[in-house]
Amino acid sequence: MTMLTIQTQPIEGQKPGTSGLRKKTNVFMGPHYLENFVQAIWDGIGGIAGKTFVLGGDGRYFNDRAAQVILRMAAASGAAKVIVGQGALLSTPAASHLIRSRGADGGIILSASHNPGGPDEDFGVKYNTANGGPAPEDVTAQIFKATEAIKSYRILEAQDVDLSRAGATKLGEMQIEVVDPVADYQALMQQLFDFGAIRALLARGFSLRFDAMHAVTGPYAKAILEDALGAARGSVINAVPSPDFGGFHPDPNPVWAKPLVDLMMGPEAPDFGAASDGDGDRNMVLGRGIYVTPSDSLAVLAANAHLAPGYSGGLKGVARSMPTSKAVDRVAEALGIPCYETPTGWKFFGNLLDAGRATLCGEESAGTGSDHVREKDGLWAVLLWLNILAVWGGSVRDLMQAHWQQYGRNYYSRHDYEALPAEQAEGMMAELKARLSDLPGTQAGGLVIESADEFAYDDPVDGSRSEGQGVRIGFEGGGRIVFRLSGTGTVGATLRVYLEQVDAKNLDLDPAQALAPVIRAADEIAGIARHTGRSGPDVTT
Ligand code: VG1
Ligand code: CO
Repeated sequence: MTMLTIQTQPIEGQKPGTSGLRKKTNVFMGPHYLENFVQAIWDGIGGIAGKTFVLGGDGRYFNDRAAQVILRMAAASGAAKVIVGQGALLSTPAASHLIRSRGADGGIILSASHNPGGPDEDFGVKYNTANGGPAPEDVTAQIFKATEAIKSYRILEAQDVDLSRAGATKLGEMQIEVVDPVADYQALMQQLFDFGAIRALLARGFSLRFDAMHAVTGPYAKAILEDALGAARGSVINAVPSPDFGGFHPDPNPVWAKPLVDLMMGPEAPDFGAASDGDGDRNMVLGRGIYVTPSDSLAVLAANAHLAPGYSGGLKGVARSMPTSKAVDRVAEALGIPCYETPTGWKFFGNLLDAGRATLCGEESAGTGSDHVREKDGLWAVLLWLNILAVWGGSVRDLMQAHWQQYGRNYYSRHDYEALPAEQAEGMMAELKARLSDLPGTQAGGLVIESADEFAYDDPVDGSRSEGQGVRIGFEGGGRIVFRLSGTGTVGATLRVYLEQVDAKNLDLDPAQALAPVIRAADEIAGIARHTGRSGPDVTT
Protein backbone atom coordinates (compact mmCIF):
# COMPACT_ATOMS: atom_id res chain seq x y z
CA MET A 1 0.00 0.00 0.00
CA THR A 2 1.41 3.38 -0.99
CA MET A 3 0.63 6.70 0.58
CA LEU A 4 0.09 9.29 -2.12
CA THR A 5 0.16 13.06 -1.83
CA ILE A 6 -1.84 14.47 -4.70
CA GLN A 7 -1.35 18.07 -5.79
CA THR A 8 -4.60 20.00 -6.16
CA GLN A 9 -6.05 23.51 -6.19
CA PRO A 10 -8.94 25.13 -4.36
CA ILE A 11 -12.29 24.49 -6.04
CA GLU A 12 -14.77 27.32 -5.82
CA GLY A 13 -18.08 26.99 -4.01
CA GLN A 14 -17.27 24.31 -1.42
CA LYS A 15 -19.16 26.21 1.25
CA PRO A 16 -21.35 24.04 3.51
CA GLY A 17 -24.98 25.19 3.62
CA THR A 18 -27.87 24.49 6.01
CA SER A 19 -26.81 20.85 6.23
CA GLY A 20 -23.38 20.08 4.77
CA LEU A 21 -22.11 20.50 1.22
CA ARG A 22 -24.66 19.57 -1.46
CA LYS A 23 -23.97 19.55 -5.17
CA LYS A 24 -24.98 17.68 -8.27
CA THR A 25 -23.57 14.13 -8.13
CA ASN A 26 -21.48 14.66 -11.25
CA VAL A 27 -19.88 17.69 -9.59
CA PHE A 28 -18.91 15.57 -6.59
CA MET A 29 -17.59 12.90 -8.97
CA GLY A 30 -15.45 15.44 -10.83
CA PRO A 31 -11.64 15.45 -10.48
CA HIS A 32 -10.51 16.09 -6.87
CA TYR A 33 -13.91 17.46 -5.81
CA LEU A 34 -14.75 14.97 -3.04
CA GLU A 35 -11.09 14.59 -2.08
CA ASN A 36 -10.57 18.34 -1.71
CA PHE A 37 -13.59 18.68 0.54
CA VAL A 38 -12.69 15.69 2.72
CA GLN A 39 -9.09 16.92 3.13
CA ALA A 40 -10.55 20.33 4.05
CA ILE A 41 -12.63 18.66 6.77
CA TRP A 42 -9.50 16.99 8.18
CA ASP A 43 -7.57 20.28 7.98
CA GLY A 44 -10.48 22.39 9.26
CA ILE A 45 -10.77 20.32 12.45
CA GLY A 46 -7.06 20.42 13.15
CA GLY A 47 -6.03 17.05 11.71
CA ILE A 48 -7.25 13.52 12.42
CA ALA A 49 -4.18 11.65 13.66
CA GLY A 50 -5.20 9.12 16.31
CA LYS A 51 -8.90 10.03 16.06
CA THR A 52 -11.95 7.80 15.63
CA PHE A 53 -14.76 8.56 13.19
CA VAL A 54 -18.13 7.17 12.16
CA LEU A 55 -18.93 6.87 8.45
CA GLY A 56 -22.11 6.02 6.59
CA GLY A 57 -24.68 7.36 4.20
CA ASP A 58 -28.18 7.07 2.83
CA GLY A 59 -27.29 4.67 0.02
CA ARG A 60 -27.69 7.12 -2.84
CA TYR A 61 -25.71 6.84 -6.06
CA PHE A 62 -21.94 7.30 -5.40
CA ASN A 63 -22.40 6.57 -1.63
CA ASP A 64 -20.37 3.35 -1.89
CA ARG A 65 -17.55 4.85 -3.98
CA ALA A 66 -17.31 7.97 -1.82
CA ALA A 67 -17.09 5.84 1.34
CA GLN A 68 -14.08 3.95 -0.07
CA VAL A 69 -12.31 7.22 -0.94
CA ILE A 70 -12.96 8.61 2.54
CA LEU A 71 -11.63 5.44 4.20
CA ARG A 72 -8.42 5.65 2.15
CA MET A 73 -8.07 9.35 3.00
CA ALA A 74 -8.69 8.73 6.70
CA ALA A 75 -6.04 6.00 6.74
CA ALA A 76 -3.57 8.23 4.89
CA SER A 77 -4.02 11.04 7.43
CA GLY A 78 -3.47 8.79 10.42
CA ALA A 79 -6.96 8.20 11.84
CA ALA A 80 -6.94 5.43 14.45
CA LYS A 81 -10.28 3.94 13.56
CA VAL A 82 -13.40 4.31 11.43
CA ILE A 83 -16.68 2.71 12.43
CA VAL A 84 -18.68 2.25 9.25
CA GLY A 85 -22.20 0.99 8.63
CA GLN A 86 -22.47 -2.27 6.71
CA GLY A 87 -22.78 -1.51 3.00
CA ALA A 88 -21.66 2.05 3.89
CA LEU A 89 -25.24 2.65 5.10
CA LEU A 90 -26.25 4.60 8.20
CA SER A 91 -29.29 6.76 8.71
CA THR A 92 -28.43 10.24 9.94
CA PRO A 93 -29.90 9.65 13.44
CA ALA A 94 -28.16 6.25 13.67
CA ALA A 95 -24.84 7.89 12.74
CA SER A 96 -25.41 10.54 15.40
CA HIS A 97 -26.11 7.84 17.98
CA LEU A 98 -23.00 5.83 17.03
CA ILE A 99 -20.76 8.89 17.34
CA ARG A 100 -22.11 9.47 20.83
CA SER A 101 -22.29 5.90 22.09
CA ARG A 102 -18.78 5.03 20.85
CA GLY A 103 -17.25 8.30 21.99
CA ALA A 104 -16.02 8.99 18.45
CA ASP A 105 -14.36 12.29 17.60
CA GLY A 106 -16.83 12.94 14.78
CA GLY A 107 -18.41 11.45 11.71
CA ILE A 108 -19.10 11.89 8.05
CA ILE A 109 -22.59 11.36 6.67
CA LEU A 110 -22.97 10.92 2.92
CA SER A 111 -26.37 12.30 2.02
CA ALA A 112 -28.27 15.06 0.30
CA SER A 113 -31.21 14.09 2.49
CA HIS A 114 -34.58 14.77 0.85
CA ASN A 115 -32.98 15.84 -2.45
CA PRO A 116 -33.30 13.24 -5.24
CA GLY A 117 -30.35 10.92 -5.95
CA GLY A 118 -28.72 9.45 -9.05
CA PRO A 119 -26.01 10.40 -11.56
CA ASP A 120 -27.96 13.51 -12.64
CA GLU A 121 -29.31 14.41 -9.21
CA ASP A 122 -27.78 15.37 -5.87
CA PHE A 123 -25.05 14.19 -3.51
CA GLY A 124 -23.87 15.59 -0.21
CA VAL A 125 -21.25 15.32 2.52
CA LYS A 126 -21.86 16.43 6.07
CA TYR A 127 -19.45 16.54 8.99
CA ASN A 128 -20.74 15.93 12.52
CA THR A 129 -18.78 16.72 15.67
CA ALA A 130 -18.15 14.62 18.79
CA ASN A 131 -21.54 15.47 20.32
CA GLY A 132 -23.12 13.66 17.36
CA GLY A 133 -24.56 16.82 15.83
CA PRO A 134 -23.98 18.73 12.60
CA ALA A 135 -20.85 20.86 12.80
CA PRO A 136 -21.70 24.31 14.14
CA GLU A 137 -21.02 27.42 12.08
CA ASP A 138 -17.53 28.12 13.46
CA VAL A 139 -16.43 24.60 12.43
CA THR A 140 -17.98 24.77 8.94
CA ALA A 141 -16.31 28.17 8.54
CA GLN A 142 -12.92 26.56 9.28
CA ILE A 143 -13.65 23.79 6.79
CA PHE A 144 -14.64 26.30 4.13
CA LYS A 145 -11.46 28.27 4.79
CA ALA A 146 -9.46 25.08 4.31
CA THR A 147 -11.16 24.45 0.93
CA GLU A 148 -9.87 27.87 -0.18
CA ALA A 149 -6.29 27.17 0.86
CA ILE A 150 -5.85 23.53 -0.13
CA LYS A 151 -2.74 22.58 -2.09
CA SER A 152 -2.69 18.80 -1.78
CA TYR A 153 -4.49 15.84 -0.23
CA ARG A 154 -3.30 12.51 1.10
CA ILE A 155 -4.77 9.20 0.06
CA LEU A 156 -3.74 5.57 0.34
CA GLU A 157 -3.44 3.49 -2.78
CA ALA A 158 -5.32 0.33 -1.85
CA GLN A 159 -8.04 -2.15 -2.81
CA ASP A 160 -11.62 -1.54 -1.75
CA VAL A 161 -12.44 -2.48 1.82
CA ASP A 162 -15.09 -5.20 2.05
CA LEU A 163 -18.03 -3.43 3.70
CA SER A 164 -20.53 -6.17 2.92
CA ARG A 165 -20.09 -8.03 6.24
CA ALA A 166 -19.97 -6.86 9.84
CA GLY A 167 -16.61 -7.34 11.56
CA ALA A 168 -13.19 -5.85 12.11
CA THR A 169 -10.56 -5.24 9.47
CA LYS A 170 -7.63 -2.91 8.76
CA LEU A 171 -6.60 -0.47 6.09
CA GLY A 172 -2.91 0.28 6.45
CA GLU A 173 -2.52 1.06 10.15
CA MET A 174 -6.13 2.15 10.58
CA GLN A 175 -8.74 -0.09 12.18
CA ILE A 176 -12.09 -0.44 10.50
CA GLU A 177 -15.15 -1.80 12.26
CA VAL A 178 -18.09 -2.61 10.02
CA VAL A 179 -21.29 -2.57 12.09
CA ASP A 180 -24.91 -3.55 11.58
CA PRO A 181 -26.49 -0.13 10.88
CA VAL A 182 -29.70 -0.97 12.75
CA ALA A 183 -28.72 -2.82 15.96
CA ASP A 184 -27.48 0.01 18.22
CA TYR A 185 -30.20 2.36 17.05
CA GLN A 186 -32.89 -0.21 17.75
CA ALA A 187 -31.53 -0.78 21.25
CA LEU A 188 -31.76 2.97 21.91
CA MET A 189 -35.39 3.04 20.75
CA GLN A 190 -36.17 0.15 23.07
CA GLN A 191 -34.81 2.16 25.99
CA LEU A 192 -36.94 5.20 25.17
CA PHE A 193 -40.26 3.62 24.32
CA ASP A 194 -42.67 1.08 25.78
CA PHE A 195 -42.39 -1.57 23.09
CA GLY A 196 -44.81 -3.77 25.03
CA ALA A 197 -47.54 -1.13 24.91
CA ILE A 198 -46.99 -0.49 21.19
CA ARG A 199 -46.96 -4.24 20.49
CA ALA A 200 -50.28 -4.57 22.37
CA LEU A 201 -51.75 -1.67 20.38
CA LEU A 202 -50.80 -3.33 17.10
CA ALA A 203 -52.06 -6.70 18.36
CA ARG A 204 -55.44 -5.07 19.02
CA GLY A 205 -55.69 -4.45 15.27
CA PHE A 206 -54.30 -0.91 15.06
CA SER A 207 -53.00 -0.78 11.50
CA LEU A 208 -50.20 1.28 10.03
CA ARG A 209 -48.41 2.03 6.79
CA PHE A 210 -44.83 3.33 6.77
CA ASP A 211 -43.42 4.57 3.46
CA ALA A 212 -39.62 4.42 3.53
CA MET A 213 -39.54 6.06 0.09
CA HIS A 214 -36.84 3.66 -1.24
CA ALA A 215 -34.41 5.26 1.19
CA VAL A 216 -32.27 4.34 4.17
CA THR A 217 -35.04 4.00 6.79
CA GLY A 218 -36.41 0.86 5.11
CA PRO A 219 -34.21 -1.63 7.01
CA TYR A 220 -34.71 0.25 10.30
CA ALA A 221 -38.50 0.40 9.95
CA LYS A 222 -38.75 -3.27 8.90
CA ALA A 223 -36.66 -4.41 11.88
CA ILE A 224 -38.42 -2.23 14.42
CA LEU A 225 -42.02 -1.90 13.24
CA GLU A 226 -42.54 -5.32 11.68
CA ASP A 227 -40.03 -7.65 13.36
CA ALA A 228 -39.87 -6.21 16.87
CA LEU A 229 -43.32 -4.64 17.27
CA GLY A 230 -45.38 -7.04 15.21
CA ALA A 231 -46.89 -4.70 12.61
CA ALA A 232 -48.35 -6.79 9.79
CA ARG A 233 -45.89 -7.84 7.06
CA GLY A 234 -46.05 -5.30 4.27
CA SER A 235 -46.83 -2.41 6.65
CA VAL A 236 -43.45 -0.94 5.67
CA ILE A 237 -43.39 -0.19 1.94
CA ASN A 238 -40.62 0.90 -0.43
CA ALA A 239 -38.29 -0.55 2.17
CA VAL A 240 -35.23 -1.37 0.04
CA PRO A 241 -32.78 1.55 -0.26
CA SER A 242 -32.13 2.28 -3.92
CA PRO A 243 -29.39 4.50 -5.39
CA ASP A 244 -31.95 6.75 -7.09
CA PHE A 245 -34.80 6.31 -4.59
CA GLY A 246 -36.88 4.66 -7.29
CA GLY A 247 -36.62 7.83 -9.37
CA PHE A 248 -38.55 9.90 -6.79
CA HIS A 249 -37.74 12.66 -4.32
CA PRO A 250 -37.34 10.96 -0.94
CA ASP A 251 -39.12 13.90 0.69
CA PRO A 252 -41.91 13.01 3.13
CA ASN A 253 -44.46 15.69 2.39
CA PRO A 254 -47.91 15.69 0.78
CA VAL A 255 -46.38 16.39 -2.64
CA TRP A 256 -43.72 13.70 -2.86
CA ALA A 257 -45.45 11.14 -0.66
CA LYS A 258 -48.79 11.62 -2.40
CA PRO A 259 -49.65 7.90 -2.70
CA LEU A 260 -49.45 7.60 1.09
CA VAL A 261 -51.57 10.72 1.57
CA ASP A 262 -54.14 9.40 -0.91
CA LEU A 263 -54.28 6.11 0.96
CA MET A 264 -54.75 7.87 4.30
CA MET A 265 -57.54 10.05 2.93
CA GLY A 266 -59.33 7.12 1.22
CA PRO A 267 -61.71 4.39 2.35
CA GLU A 268 -58.94 1.81 2.91
CA ALA A 269 -56.92 4.01 5.23
CA PRO A 270 -55.06 2.32 8.09
CA ASP A 271 -55.10 3.95 11.53
CA PHE A 272 -51.67 5.52 11.16
CA GLY A 273 -49.45 6.55 8.27
CA ALA A 274 -45.90 7.84 8.18
CA ALA A 275 -43.00 8.43 5.82
CA SER A 276 -39.36 9.38 6.16
CA ASP A 277 -36.76 10.99 3.92
CA GLY A 278 -33.55 9.96 2.15
CA ASP A 279 -31.37 9.85 5.26
CA GLY A 280 -34.07 9.02 7.79
CA ASP A 281 -34.12 12.19 9.83
CA ARG A 282 -37.44 13.62 8.60
CA ASN A 283 -40.93 12.30 9.21
CA MET A 284 -44.47 12.88 8.06
CA VAL A 285 -47.35 11.69 10.23
CA LEU A 286 -50.96 11.10 9.23
CA GLY A 287 -53.99 9.52 10.80
CA ARG A 288 -57.02 8.09 9.04
CA GLY A 289 -58.40 11.08 7.12
CA ILE A 290 -56.01 13.61 8.66
CA TYR A 291 -52.60 15.09 7.84
CA VAL A 292 -50.61 16.38 10.81
CA THR A 293 -48.43 19.38 9.98
CA PRO A 294 -44.86 19.00 11.29
CA SER A 295 -45.35 22.08 13.46
CA ASP A 296 -48.46 20.55 15.03
CA SER A 297 -46.66 17.25 15.45
CA LEU A 298 -43.96 18.97 17.50
CA ALA A 299 -46.61 20.60 19.69
CA VAL A 300 -48.55 17.37 20.25
CA LEU A 301 -45.38 15.42 21.01
CA ALA A 302 -44.28 18.08 23.49
CA ALA A 303 -47.66 18.01 25.22
CA ASN A 304 -47.73 14.21 25.50
CA ALA A 305 -44.11 13.00 25.56
CA HIS A 306 -44.38 12.21 29.28
CA LEU A 307 -46.54 9.21 28.30
CA ALA A 308 -43.40 7.47 26.96
CA PRO A 309 -40.89 6.02 29.45
CA GLY A 310 -37.91 7.95 28.05
CA TYR A 311 -39.66 11.25 28.80
CA SER A 312 -41.72 10.35 31.88
CA GLY A 313 -39.75 12.86 33.94
CA GLY A 314 -41.04 15.73 31.78
CA LEU A 315 -39.26 18.07 29.40
CA LYS A 316 -36.54 20.55 30.34
CA GLY A 317 -37.52 22.83 27.49
CA VAL A 318 -38.41 22.84 23.82
CA ALA A 319 -36.89 24.52 20.79
CA ARG A 320 -38.18 25.23 17.31
CA SER A 321 -36.68 26.81 14.24
CA MET A 322 -37.90 30.35 13.63
CA PRO A 323 -40.19 29.54 10.65
CA THR A 324 -41.85 26.65 12.54
CA SER A 325 -45.34 27.56 13.76
CA LYS A 326 -45.83 28.84 17.28
CA ALA A 327 -48.10 25.92 18.25
CA VAL A 328 -45.39 24.49 20.50
CA ASP A 329 -44.88 27.84 22.22
CA ARG A 330 -48.29 27.57 23.87
CA VAL A 331 -47.59 24.03 25.02
CA ALA A 332 -44.33 25.20 26.59
CA GLU A 333 -46.17 28.03 28.29
CA ALA A 334 -48.74 25.62 29.72
CA LEU A 335 -46.00 23.26 30.90
CA GLY A 336 -44.03 26.14 32.38
CA ILE A 337 -40.87 25.30 30.44
CA PRO A 338 -38.70 27.49 28.19
CA CYS A 339 -39.24 27.60 24.42
CA TYR A 340 -36.26 28.61 22.26
CA GLU A 341 -36.47 30.03 18.72
CA THR A 342 -33.43 29.16 16.59
CA PRO A 343 -32.38 29.66 12.96
CA THR A 344 -33.22 26.97 10.40
CA GLY A 345 -30.98 23.88 10.54
CA TRP A 346 -30.41 21.26 13.20
CA LYS A 347 -26.93 22.52 14.07
CA PHE A 348 -28.50 25.35 16.06
CA PHE A 349 -30.19 22.93 18.50
CA GLY A 350 -26.93 21.24 19.51
CA ASN A 351 -25.88 23.68 22.24
CA LEU A 352 -29.36 23.74 23.81
CA LEU A 353 -29.46 19.94 23.89
CA ASP A 354 -25.89 19.62 25.20
CA ALA A 355 -26.57 22.17 27.93
CA GLY A 356 -29.75 20.37 29.04
CA ARG A 357 -31.92 23.37 28.22
CA ALA A 358 -34.14 21.63 25.66
CA THR A 359 -35.39 18.05 25.47
CA LEU A 360 -37.52 18.22 22.30
CA CYS A 361 -36.74 20.17 19.12
CA GLY A 362 -38.49 20.56 15.81
CA GLU A 363 -38.66 22.20 12.43
CA GLU A 364 -41.57 22.86 10.10
CA SER A 365 -39.73 20.89 7.40
CA ALA A 366 -40.78 17.54 8.88
CA GLY A 367 -38.02 17.32 11.45
CA THR A 368 -38.52 16.38 15.09
CA GLY A 369 -36.05 15.02 17.57
CA SER A 370 -34.92 14.97 21.16
CA ASP A 371 -31.82 14.84 23.30
CA HIS A 372 -31.44 11.09 22.60
CA VAL A 373 -29.23 12.04 19.62
CA ARG A 374 -28.11 15.35 18.08
CA GLU A 375 -30.03 15.06 14.79
CA LYS A 376 -33.67 15.02 13.92
CA ASP A 377 -35.00 11.50 13.85
CA GLY A 378 -37.87 10.28 11.66
CA LEU A 379 -38.46 6.81 13.09
CA TRP A 380 -38.08 8.10 16.65
CA ALA A 381 -40.95 10.54 15.99
CA VAL A 382 -43.10 7.71 14.63
CA LEU A 383 -42.39 5.57 17.70
CA LEU A 384 -43.15 8.43 20.08
CA TRP A 385 -46.47 8.95 18.27
CA LEU A 386 -47.27 5.24 18.53
CA ASN A 387 -46.31 5.13 22.20
CA ILE A 388 -48.52 8.14 22.93
CA LEU A 389 -51.46 6.69 20.99
CA ALA A 390 -51.02 3.32 22.74
CA VAL A 391 -51.33 4.98 26.15
CA TRP A 392 -53.83 7.67 25.20
CA GLY A 393 -56.21 5.24 23.55
CA GLY A 394 -57.84 7.40 20.83
CA SER A 395 -57.18 8.00 17.15
CA VAL A 396 -54.81 10.53 15.60
CA ARG A 397 -57.81 12.67 14.70
CA ASP A 398 -59.15 12.57 18.29
CA LEU A 399 -55.75 13.51 19.65
CA MET A 400 -55.43 16.47 17.25
CA GLN A 401 -58.96 17.68 18.01
CA ALA A 402 -58.35 17.52 21.74
CA HIS A 403 -55.05 19.35 21.28
CA TRP A 404 -56.58 22.17 19.21
CA GLN A 405 -59.46 22.53 21.65
CA GLN A 406 -57.02 23.08 24.45
CA TYR A 407 -54.45 25.25 22.68
CA GLY A 408 -56.13 26.66 19.54
CA ARG A 409 -54.99 25.83 16.03
CA ASN A 410 -52.08 27.22 14.04
CA TYR A 411 -52.96 26.90 10.38
CA TYR A 412 -49.71 26.55 8.50
CA SER A 413 -48.32 26.14 5.01
CA ARG A 414 -45.03 26.62 3.18
CA HIS A 415 -44.75 27.81 -0.41
CA ASP A 416 -41.51 27.02 -2.27
CA TYR A 417 -40.43 28.79 -5.46
CA GLU A 418 -37.67 26.56 -6.79
CA ALA A 419 -34.71 27.11 -9.12
CA LEU A 420 -35.13 30.88 -9.37
CA PRO A 421 -32.28 32.83 -10.92
CA ALA A 422 -30.15 33.73 -7.89
CA GLU A 423 -30.05 37.48 -8.70
CA GLN A 424 -33.83 37.56 -8.92
CA ALA A 425 -34.35 35.92 -5.54
CA GLU A 426 -31.62 37.99 -3.89
CA GLY A 427 -33.04 41.15 -5.47
CA MET A 428 -36.45 40.43 -4.02
CA MET A 429 -35.04 39.81 -0.56
CA ALA A 430 -32.88 42.95 -0.71
CA GLU A 431 -35.86 45.10 -1.67
CA LEU A 432 -37.92 43.56 1.13
CA LYS A 433 -35.20 44.10 3.74
CA ALA A 434 -34.86 47.74 2.72
CA ARG A 435 -38.56 48.32 3.42
CA LEU A 436 -38.86 46.52 6.75
CA SER A 437 -38.82 49.59 8.99
CA ASP A 438 -41.68 51.19 7.01
CA LEU A 439 -44.02 48.20 7.25
CA PRO A 440 -45.33 48.20 10.85
CA GLY A 441 -48.71 49.97 11.04
CA THR A 442 -49.47 49.47 7.33
CA GLN A 443 -51.89 46.91 5.89
CA ALA A 444 -51.44 44.01 3.49
CA GLY A 445 -54.06 41.49 2.36
CA GLY A 446 -56.47 43.26 4.70
CA LEU A 447 -54.24 42.45 7.68
CA VAL A 448 -52.46 44.99 9.87
CA ILE A 449 -48.70 44.53 10.10
CA GLU A 450 -47.52 44.67 13.68
CA SER A 451 -43.84 43.85 13.32
CA ALA A 452 -41.24 43.34 10.59
CA ASP A 453 -37.60 42.40 11.08
CA GLU A 454 -34.74 40.20 9.99
CA PHE A 455 -34.08 37.35 12.41
CA ALA A 456 -30.72 37.14 14.17
CA TYR A 457 -29.96 34.52 16.80
CA ASP A 458 -27.86 34.93 19.89
CA ASP A 459 -26.98 31.48 21.14
CA PRO A 460 -27.71 31.55 24.90
CA VAL A 461 -25.09 28.87 25.58
CA ASP A 462 -21.95 30.04 23.78
CA GLY A 463 -22.95 33.63 23.00
CA SER A 464 -22.34 33.29 19.26
CA ARG A 465 -24.48 35.41 16.95
CA SER A 466 -25.96 34.29 13.60
CA GLU A 467 -27.36 37.05 11.44
CA GLY A 468 -29.49 37.19 8.29
CA GLN A 469 -31.66 34.21 9.21
CA GLY A 470 -34.86 35.21 7.42
CA VAL A 471 -37.37 38.05 7.30
CA ARG A 472 -40.38 37.81 9.60
CA ILE A 473 -43.58 39.77 9.38
CA GLY A 474 -46.07 39.63 12.26
CA PHE A 475 -49.75 40.62 11.96
CA GLU A 476 -52.26 41.76 14.52
CA GLY A 477 -54.12 38.68 15.75
CA GLY A 478 -51.14 36.32 15.55
CA GLY A 479 -50.68 35.72 11.81
CA ARG A 480 -47.12 35.52 10.51
CA ILE A 481 -45.09 35.29 7.32
CA VAL A 482 -41.43 34.33 7.04
CA PHE A 483 -39.35 34.77 3.89
CA ARG A 484 -35.98 33.09 3.48
CA LEU A 485 -33.75 31.52 0.84
CA SER A 486 -32.96 27.82 1.07
CA GLY A 487 -29.44 26.66 1.97
CA THR A 488 -29.78 23.09 0.65
CA GLY A 489 -30.64 23.51 -3.03
CA THR A 490 -28.23 22.75 -5.86
CA VAL A 491 -29.82 24.74 -8.70
CA GLY A 492 -30.25 28.55 -8.56
CA ALA A 493 -32.10 29.85 -5.51
CA THR A 494 -35.18 28.51 -3.75
CA LEU A 495 -37.45 31.01 -2.03
CA ARG A 496 -39.36 29.66 0.95
CA VAL A 497 -42.44 31.54 2.15
CA TYR A 498 -43.80 30.28 5.48
CA LEU A 499 -47.41 31.17 6.25
CA GLU A 500 -49.17 30.96 9.59
CA GLN A 501 -52.54 32.00 11.03
CA VAL A 502 -53.74 31.18 14.50
CA ASP A 503 -57.39 30.57 15.38
CA ALA A 504 -58.64 29.67 18.83
CA LYS A 505 -62.25 29.03 17.77
CA ASN A 506 -62.55 27.74 14.22
CA LEU A 507 -60.72 24.46 14.39
CA ASP A 508 -61.95 22.76 11.21
CA LEU A 509 -61.24 25.24 8.44
CA ASP A 510 -59.59 24.27 5.19
CA PRO A 511 -55.98 25.46 5.77
CA ALA A 512 -55.85 27.14 2.34
CA GLN A 513 -58.97 29.13 3.26
CA ALA A 514 -57.72 30.02 6.71
CA LEU A 515 -54.44 31.23 5.19
CA ALA A 516 -55.86 33.08 2.18
CA PRO A 517 -55.40 36.61 3.62
CA VAL A 518 -51.84 35.80 4.74
CA ILE A 519 -51.01 34.39 1.30
CA ARG A 520 -52.32 37.58 -0.36
CA ALA A 521 -50.32 39.66 2.08
CA ALA A 522 -47.12 37.75 1.24
CA ASP A 523 -47.33 38.71 -2.41
CA GLU A 524 -48.29 42.30 -1.65
CA ILE A 525 -45.42 42.75 0.78
CA ALA A 526 -42.64 41.02 -1.17
CA GLY A 527 -43.86 41.34 -4.77
CA ILE A 528 -43.21 37.66 -5.42
CA ALA A 529 -45.06 37.55 -8.75
CA ARG A 530 -43.51 40.83 -9.89
CA HIS A 531 -39.96 39.68 -9.13
CA THR A 532 -40.19 36.06 -10.20
CA GLY A 533 -42.79 36.18 -12.95
CA ARG A 534 -44.38 33.12 -11.35
CA SER A 535 -48.07 33.00 -10.64
CA GLY A 536 -47.73 30.51 -7.80
CA PRO A 537 -45.33 28.26 -5.88
CA ASP A 538 -43.78 25.09 -7.33
CA VAL A 539 -44.32 23.13 -4.15
CA THR A 540 -46.90 23.76 -1.44
CA THR A 541 -46.65 21.77 1.78
C1 VG1 B 1 -34.05 22.56 4.71
C2 VG1 B 1 -35.11 22.76 5.78
C3 VG1 B 1 -34.47 22.78 7.15
C4 VG1 B 1 -33.67 21.50 7.37
C5 VG1 B 1 -32.67 21.31 6.23
C6 VG1 B 1 -31.94 19.99 6.30
O1 VG1 B 1 -33.15 23.64 4.72
O2 VG1 B 1 -35.82 23.95 5.56
O3 VG1 B 1 -35.47 22.93 8.12
O4 VG1 B 1 -32.97 21.53 8.58
O5 VG1 B 1 -33.35 21.35 4.97
O6 VG1 B 1 -32.83 18.92 6.35
P1 VG1 B 1 -33.23 24.87 3.67
O7 VG1 B 1 -32.06 25.72 3.95
O8 VG1 B 1 -33.26 24.28 2.30
O9 VG1 B 1 -34.55 25.55 3.96
V1 VG1 B 1 -32.37 17.42 5.74
O10 VG1 B 1 -33.47 16.28 6.25
O11 VG1 B 1 -32.53 17.88 4.08
O12 VG1 B 1 -30.79 17.24 6.14
CO1 CO C 1 -32.88 14.43 5.92
